[in-house]
Amino acid sequence: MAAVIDVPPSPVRLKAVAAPGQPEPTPALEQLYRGFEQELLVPLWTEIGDLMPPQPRSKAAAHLWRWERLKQLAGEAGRIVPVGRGGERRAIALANPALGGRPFATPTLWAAIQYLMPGENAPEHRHTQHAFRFVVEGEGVWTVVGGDAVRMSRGDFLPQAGWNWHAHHNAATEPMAWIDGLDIPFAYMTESQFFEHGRDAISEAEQGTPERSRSERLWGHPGLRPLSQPADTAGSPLLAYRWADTDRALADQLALEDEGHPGVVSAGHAAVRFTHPGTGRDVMPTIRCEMHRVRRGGRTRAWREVGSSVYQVFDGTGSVRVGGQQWRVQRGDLFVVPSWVPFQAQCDADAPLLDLFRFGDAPIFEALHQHRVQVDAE
Ligand code: GTQ
Ligand code: FE2
Repeated sequence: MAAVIDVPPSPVRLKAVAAPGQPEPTPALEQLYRGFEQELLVPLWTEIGDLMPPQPRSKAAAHLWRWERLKQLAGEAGRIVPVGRGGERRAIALANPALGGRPFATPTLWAAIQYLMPGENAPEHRHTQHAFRFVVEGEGVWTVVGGDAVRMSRGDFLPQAGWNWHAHHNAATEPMAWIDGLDIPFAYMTESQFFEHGRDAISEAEQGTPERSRSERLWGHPGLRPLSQPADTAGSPLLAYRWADTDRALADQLALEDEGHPGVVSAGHAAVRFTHPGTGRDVMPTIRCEMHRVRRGGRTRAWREVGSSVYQVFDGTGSVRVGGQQWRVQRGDLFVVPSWVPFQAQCDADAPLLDLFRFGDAPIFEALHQHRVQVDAE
């Protein structure tokens, strides 16, 4: 048998091409490139356009998912796929069409529809990834965070900062769907994740269905910090931001505009950010969450910023423009705005309002002093 010299093929592939800014393709250059390949070397001059563009050039695509279809498929999963250890959650993630089929809505963010049948329990676990739930419709599920049962109802925003134990429990007679947002792709890319299983079943007491959670009784009083608690925690200690409060804040901004007072971000566009009640900063170190309201026939200014976002239409109808794409949208529809791609929303003339829930990764870039916003971008 002939001896085989086992040289693994190099993953580096370099081709000498005639192009502006590239060295003239000659046999000597080809030979140089074969040497680079053998020694696993890549020169800057073939890569710089992709690696160091003048401004962010997202690999992610602007894309829209229709809520009706997501709900239908989640309901089928509810009938076919059990929830339990291993898979942990009946959560179905949005896969950005330009991110290789991975369950990544954007390069940093996970967005999923989660579904629980009546009486079902999703087992307890914890992970370093930061998470939240947002409820576009329905009720009946309590998310149990560190033993504190938190009601989930339409319009509620429920942050769960990393490393908190959590389980979910459907105490009602109907199935319930909601969306999850997490920084799973960011943690995956940076190889920083930890995960632990908790108890398979939470206690009877934790399966209670209190109207208000312990966290809300401590932290849910505007401008009042409980002195028994540390203030500067990584994520928000307030486990539910209720729709009645969010709705009133947005309605008040538009009413102030009607009365000729400042309050809106731009004409006809009210907005609030969900904040950590102890620090006033974002609810979680990696994820920013906001609610935007555009009045009847109104529109937002167009803007773009560093970092990606996912939006879910909470109420109303209108149209949104993401770069060169435009969609008509209605309740529950989800869409992605990639980094540095202009975004603008408009409320229909025959709709009372357009409410948009938004989450994004801006806190990451702000912490690194890399965040930029450009308003009225085209
Ligand atoms: O509900 O705990 O969509 O851990 C992805 C990972 C939901 C959850 C997701 C999770 C959860
Ligand atoms: Fe989880």
